[in-house]
Amino acid sequence: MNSIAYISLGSNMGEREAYLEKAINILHNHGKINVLKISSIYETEPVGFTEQGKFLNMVIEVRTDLSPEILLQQCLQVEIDLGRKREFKWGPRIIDLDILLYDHENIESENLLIPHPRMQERAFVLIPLLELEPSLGHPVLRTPFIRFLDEIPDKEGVRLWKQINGEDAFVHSGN
Ligand code: PH2
Ligand code: MG
Ligand code: MG
Repeated sequence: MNSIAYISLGSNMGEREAYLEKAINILHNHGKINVLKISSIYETEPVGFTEQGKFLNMVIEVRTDLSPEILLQQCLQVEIDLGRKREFKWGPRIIDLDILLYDHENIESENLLIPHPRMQERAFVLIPLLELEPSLGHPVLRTPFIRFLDEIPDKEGVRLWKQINGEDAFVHSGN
């Protein structure tokens, strides 16, 4: 279990918190993924396509043996297992899992961009991410994420919805 990845989770349809919780449990039950840390849950105004319901967003830190490509496949499989239907890009979804960071890697393949290309513009990503690891920096732009967050004007669209203290709020430790 040698790589560390950060994954952002979002849901704005149905039982939003239950979808987040189920997604984390499915990932953690994978033999090669350990969920190490879980952020608080934030309720956030939709970014991009704004005519949709509010999101619950959070970020988790995982330790894994899986390559970035296989980790992505696992994330997409969780979305499928939970019943996600892809209607249109940026539209409402029961669950969305995006890999933000994988070690300090910079990956630009056809179906995978790491670091996530828009993460530094999104308060709904940066606020939970920095809760887990306040000193994290962007591995390619070589700038602390806190500096990006400082520059985002509309952080008020992100409100603490459920505080989670420390580690393993949903999952059981050990694997
Ligand atoms: N995800 C999007 C587009 N817009 N807005 C919020 N608040 N939260 C999201 O997770 C989100 C979004 C595309 O994945
Ligand atoms: Mg997304
Ligand atoms: Mg996605």
